[in-house]
Amino acid sequence: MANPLPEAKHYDDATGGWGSLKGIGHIEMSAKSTPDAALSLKELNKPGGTMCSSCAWTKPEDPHAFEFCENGAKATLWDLTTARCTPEFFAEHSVSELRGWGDYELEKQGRLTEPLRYNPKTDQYEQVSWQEAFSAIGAQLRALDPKSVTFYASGKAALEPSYLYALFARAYGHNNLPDSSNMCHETTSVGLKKVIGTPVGTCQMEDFEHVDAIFYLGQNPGTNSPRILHPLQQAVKRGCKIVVFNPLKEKGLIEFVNPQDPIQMTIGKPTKLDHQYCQVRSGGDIAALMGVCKRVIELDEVAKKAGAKRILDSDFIAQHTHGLDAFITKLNATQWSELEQASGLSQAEMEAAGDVYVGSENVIGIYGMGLTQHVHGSQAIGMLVNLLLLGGNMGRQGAGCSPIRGHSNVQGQRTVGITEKTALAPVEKYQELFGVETPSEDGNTTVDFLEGVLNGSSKGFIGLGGNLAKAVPDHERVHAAWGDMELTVHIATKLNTTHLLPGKSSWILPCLVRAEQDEQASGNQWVSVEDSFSHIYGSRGHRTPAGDNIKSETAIVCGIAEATLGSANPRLTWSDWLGDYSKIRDLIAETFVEEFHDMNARMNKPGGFYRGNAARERIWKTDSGKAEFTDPTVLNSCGIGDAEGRYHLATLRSNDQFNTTIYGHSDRLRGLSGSRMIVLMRPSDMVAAGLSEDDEITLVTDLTGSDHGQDTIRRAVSGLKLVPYDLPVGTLAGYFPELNPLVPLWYHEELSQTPASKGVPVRIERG
Ligand SMILES: Nc1nc2c(c(=O)[nH]1)N[C@H]1C(S)=C(S)[C@@H](COP(=O)(O)OP(=O)(O)OC[C@H]3O[C@@H](n4cnc5c(=O)[nH]c(N)nc54)[C@H](O)[C@@H]3O)O[C@H]1N2
Ligand SMILES: Nc1nc2c(c(=O)[nH]1)N[C@H]1C(S)=C(S)[C@@H](COP(=O)(O)OP(=O)(O)OC[C@H]3O[C@@H](n4cnc5c(=O)[nH]c(N)nc54)[C@H](O)[C@@H]3O)O[C@H]1N2
Ligand SMILES: [Mo]
Repeated sequence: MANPLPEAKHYDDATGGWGSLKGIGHIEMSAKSTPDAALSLKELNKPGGTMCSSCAWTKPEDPHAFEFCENGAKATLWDLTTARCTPEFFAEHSVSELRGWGDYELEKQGRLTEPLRYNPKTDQYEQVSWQEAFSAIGAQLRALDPKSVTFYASGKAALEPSYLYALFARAYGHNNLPDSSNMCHETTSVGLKKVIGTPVGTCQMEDFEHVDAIFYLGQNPGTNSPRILHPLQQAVKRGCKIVVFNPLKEKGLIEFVNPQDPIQMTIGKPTKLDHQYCQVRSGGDIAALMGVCKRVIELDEVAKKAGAKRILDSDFIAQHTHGLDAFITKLNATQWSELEQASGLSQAEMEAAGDVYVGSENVIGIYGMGLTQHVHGSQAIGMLVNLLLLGGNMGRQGAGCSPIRGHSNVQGQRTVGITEKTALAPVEKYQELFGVETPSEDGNTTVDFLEGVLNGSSKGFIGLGGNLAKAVPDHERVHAAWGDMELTVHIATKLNTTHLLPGKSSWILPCLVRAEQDEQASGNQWVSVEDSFSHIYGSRGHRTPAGDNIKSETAIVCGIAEATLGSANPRLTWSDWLGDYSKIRDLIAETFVEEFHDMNARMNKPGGFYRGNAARERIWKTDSGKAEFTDPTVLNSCGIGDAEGRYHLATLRSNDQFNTTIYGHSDRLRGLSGSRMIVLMRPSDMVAAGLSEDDEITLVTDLTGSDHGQDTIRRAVSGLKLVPYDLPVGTLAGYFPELNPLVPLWYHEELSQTPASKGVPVRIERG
C-alpha cells in the first residue's frame, strides 16, 4: 500500500472533550459494530456488566453513567463488529497473499468464526471441526517434548481460563508461561519487587483524594488509560501538583475536558494538568530523579542545621528502610553537570521538581512503558522508589507507587499462575489439589522463547491471544524462523500477522470476546479480572456471540488439555469445570486462600474485592526485610550510550491503535495524521544533521563502539518521513510495531528481559 504523506497539525482541543466523542463515532463506523453494541458500552465497568477489555485502570465503586473512555469504547466496538472472517474468506486468499496485508486490513475482515487448520498443499487455512482440532493438537503436544513448547498469554483472558491454562502447562510438563507482561511491566514485577517486596502498585483510588504531588513518568494517559484523567483532574482541582517527566509533550498530561461533565463540555474550558513538564531525553529518568533527590537531601541538610522540621521522614527511614547512607554517598559524588548531561534537564528544572516534592506532604509516583522498556529500567524504578522513600511516601494514605498496567487482566494472569518463574507459582497447591508436580526449573520468558525460535529449540507455541510475532523485536529474523516450529496454535478473536506465519502444523481457534454471552451447562457464565489496584471484579457478557461455532477461551483451554492429558489424572476434571466456572473460582480460592477466599461471593460487590498488598501495610518482603534504597550503576537507562550521529528512538502507541491492532492513521492528540511511517525529530537536530521535513529516510540500528559491535546484522526500516516535533536533543520517536525490526532481541532490560523498545540506538540514512 502506498504510504501517504503525513500531516502534522496543531491540535487545539484538550484531551477528552468533543474530540474523544468524535473518535468513538469514527471507530463505530469503520468497525460496523452490531446495533446493540451501544448497550455494551452502557454496561461497561459496572457491577453485573462487562469489565472493559482495554486497559487495567480501576473500576470505581460508584461508576459514572458511562464508565468508559474513548479507547475502551473503541476496543469494545471493534470486538462487536458485524464483519466476519469466514472459511470462504480463506478459500479466496492464500496465506502467502495475506502476509502482504497489514494488521489493520487483516483485523478489518472481522471476527473469526470457525476453527481452521493450515493446509501447506493449498497454502490456505481450511475449516475443521473442534473435535478434529482438539484431538490433532493433543496428539502433537503428546509427541513433543513439553519443555520445547511455550504457552503464551496476552493479558486479556480472564482469571478462570488463565488459571486452567497455567495448571494445564504444569500438568503437561513445563513452566514456559510468559505473557504480554514480559514485554511490558515485567520490569515492575522484578524491579519493584526487589526494592519494596511487592511486584505491583501500592496505591488505591482513595489515595488520589489525598495526594499533594504526583511524579508522572513515561506514561501517556490521554491515549492509553484515559479514565485516569478523571482522578487526576479532581486532584489538580484540589491543588495537587503534577510533575511530568516525558520527552514528548503529551496532550493528555497538559489539559483535559471531562466528557462526563456537561458544564465543562459546554463552556469548554479545560483543566490544566501539569504543574511542571520536564522533557527528559530518552532514558534520562535515573539522572532526573537523582537530581530531584539531591535537591531534597540538600534542603534537608539546611533544615537540619537550622533546627527546623526535617524534610526526610527519619522515623520511617530508620524503621522501614535500608541503604540510605550508601545512596547519599552516591548522590554527593555525582555532579549536577553529569545529571544535566544524562537527563537532558537543567539543574534549575530538577531543583524546581525537588521543591515540589519538599512542599508536598503526600506524593505518588506513576509510571509506564517510558520507564520499563529500557535496558536499565529497573534502576529507574529503583530511583523513583528512592525518591518516595525519602519522605516516607509508601504505605500511607495519599502516597505510594502506581505503575499503570497494560491489558485489562495482565496483572491477574500473573496472580493466578501464568508465570515462567517457579518461585511465583503455587507449586504446593498444584500437588495438594491435583497431584500435579511442577517442573523444578524456570520456564521461558518471551525473549527465551524467541531465542529458541531462532536456534530451533522452541518447537511448539500456543498463543492465548496476542499478535506475538508482530509485537516482538527483531521482526525479520524472528519471522523467518517462526514457521520452522512443529506446532503453532492461535486462540484468537481476529486474524493477525502471527497467524500467517504457520508452523508445520498450524491452527486458528476462534474465541468469544468478553462482551458476549458464554453459555455453558449451568447457563451464561461469569468470569473475573484483576485491575492495576489489585481489585477483582466479576464480568459477564450479554451480546449474542459473533457465530454459533465460536468457543470461550475456557472451553478451548479445557478442550486442548483434555485431548492432551486424557483421563490419566482423575482430579483434572476439565469438562466438569467447563460446565460451571464458579467451580474454577472455587479452585482459585483454594489455591490462593488468603487473597481469594469466598471469591464467588465477593467478586460482584461494587468496587470488586481487594486482594491486599504487603508493601501498602509496610510489610517488606525483600531480602533485608526492609524497603531498599538502591544506588544506580548508570545515570541513563539506555543500554547503549551517545556517539557521533547516534540518536535514541522511542517506539510508541498512537491514539488510534490498541497495540498491534491499528484502527486508523490519526494520532489526534499529537496533531499527527495520514501515515504511521514517520519519525519525529527536534527541528534543531534536523538542521544540525542537514535534514529537512520532506526528506525520506531510513533508520538503521547503530551498535558501533558498543559491547555488541560483533553483532553485524543490518537492522533497518526504510520509507520513513521526518516530522519536526518538540523533542529533546538526540531523542527520536516513531510508532510501534512499524519500527520493531530495529530492536535487537538481546537489547532488553537487564533484570527482567523486557525488550527495550524505548531508547533504541539508531542512525539516520537518507533515502
Ligand atoms: N488505546 C490504547 N490503550 C492502551 C494500549 C494501546 O495500544 N492503545 N496498550 C495497552 C498496553 S498493553 C500498555 S502496556 C499500556 C502502555 O501505555 P504507556 O505506558 O503510555 O505506553 P507507550 O505508548 O509506549 O508510551 C509511553 C510514554 O513514555 C514516553 N517515553 C518514551 N521514552 C521515555 C523515557 O525515556 N523516559 C520517560 N520518562 N518517558 C518516555 C513516551 O513519550 C510516551 O508518552 O497501554 C495500554 N492501553
Ligand atoms: N516496539 C515496541 N514493541 C512493543 C511495545 C512497545 O511499546 N514498543 N509494547 C509491548 C507491549 S507493552 C505489549 S503488551 C505487546 C502487546 O502486543 P500484542 O500482541 O499486539 O497485544 P494484543 O493487543 O493482546 O494482541 C492483539 C491480538 O489479540 C487477539 N485478541 C484480541 N482480543 C482477544 C481476546 O479477548 N481473546 C483472545 N484470545 N485473543 C484476543 C486478536 O487476534 C488481536 O489480533 O507489544 C509489545 N511490543
Ligand atoms: Mo503492555
